[in-house]
Amino acid sequence: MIGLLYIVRLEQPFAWPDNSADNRQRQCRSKIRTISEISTSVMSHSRKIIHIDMDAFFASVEQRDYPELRGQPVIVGGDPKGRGVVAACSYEARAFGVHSAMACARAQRLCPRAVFVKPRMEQYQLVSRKIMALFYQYTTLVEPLSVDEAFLDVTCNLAGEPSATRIAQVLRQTIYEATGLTASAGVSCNKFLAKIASGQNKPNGITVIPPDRALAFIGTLPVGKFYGVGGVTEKKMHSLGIRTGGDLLRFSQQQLMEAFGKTGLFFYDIARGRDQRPVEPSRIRKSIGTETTFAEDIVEFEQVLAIVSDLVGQVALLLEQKNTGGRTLSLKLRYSDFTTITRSCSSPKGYFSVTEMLAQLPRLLAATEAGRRKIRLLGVTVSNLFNEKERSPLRFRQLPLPFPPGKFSGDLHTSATASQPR
Ligand code: TTP
Ligand code: MG
Ligand code: MG
Repeated sequence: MIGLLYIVRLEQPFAWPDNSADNRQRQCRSKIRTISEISTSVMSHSRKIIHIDMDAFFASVEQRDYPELRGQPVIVGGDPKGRGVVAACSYEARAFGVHSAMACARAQRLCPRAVFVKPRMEQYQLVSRKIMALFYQYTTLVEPLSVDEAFLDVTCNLAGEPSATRIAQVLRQTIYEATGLTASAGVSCNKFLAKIASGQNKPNGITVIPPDRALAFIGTLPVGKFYGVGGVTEKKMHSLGIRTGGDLLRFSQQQLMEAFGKTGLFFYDIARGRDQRPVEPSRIRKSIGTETTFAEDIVEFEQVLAIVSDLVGQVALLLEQKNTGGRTLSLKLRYSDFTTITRSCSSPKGYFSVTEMLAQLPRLLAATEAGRRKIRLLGVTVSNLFNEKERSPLRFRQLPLPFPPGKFSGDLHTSATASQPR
């Protein structure tokens, strides 16, 4: 795979193909038939997308602030004697097989000399804001994905710099000078490729996948590395003989839809290097949820129900604070062996209140092994949130239900909010 990657040499920024509107339109009209035509299509639609992700973020901040931790296997997370999980670990700790989301107790067994540090979220947020601010020097098209990473669309950028690779390199250097921390970058023609690219040469590295190499890169990419492919989907793909992006090309849209639902269409496009998702500067929040890990596994169904009901109450409160609701309600369970499942239900009317969500719990829980299997984590999320325009009429429709007419007239928000029982 490495052979397919364009290893950066600053003196040779690659030439991006003609990206003019005329050229885009010309290419849009042409019908794609062969691989070489697909390749042409990928190139002609190319944007310049950078994905930047900090290296071992929380752990690196700790090593920066506490010099005695430098060069040490550092694990940021919970208590290894309790049931905490690893949030972040330094690359020194990764050499022992430690990774994020692993139980701290296990991490300690793998790396007995690891130094465990409690997270300092405020400090990480502070650094995060500083890093994000640097991105806006080049473009307003910045889409933060999490505390330590963002997409940047630099197709047209404020510096008038034609080389996305050069921008990525300067940004990595600027981040280092401003924070003392290293970042890795991926540069390509869409979000899917840029994100995968940033992980290829970590830590402190950069990987560029030019448009004319996109198909060859995806062709050899193991499907497990695809966005949206978790353990279960990967197994299913393997059972269908799909091991790499190239294998996906043999399947029609119909076949992939039948096997993977709507995501099948995404796989179909990605295998052809097509990902038109824009970099969304003000990314709209997509879900609101909460989860909890228990000090001791729970198994009693009544206990599960009580805890989930409590989580539902918390989510309803968060929805109320954000003045929204969502069309999809999801229940997440992690069993004692770390197998994690989600069960969801959807309603076009949406879920706003505790009552609406509680009504779905029996159905959702019935589709799990709650009461029969030990559980270490439970979570509730509402996603597919309503935007501002959609919200008002929906909430208005909710009003008459639990209250006598007229009681809350004139104050839509308060009355809708008050309709949520505590
Ligand atoms: P990541 O960017 O996924 O990981 P990382 O920065 O620690 O390491 P790298 O990118 O070099 O592989 O996550 C950024 C931070 O988010 C991470 O430092 C800690 C936090 N985090 C959690 O709290 N829990 C998690 O499960 C993950 C994956 C990350
Ligand atoms: Mg990171
Ligand atoms: Mg990250």
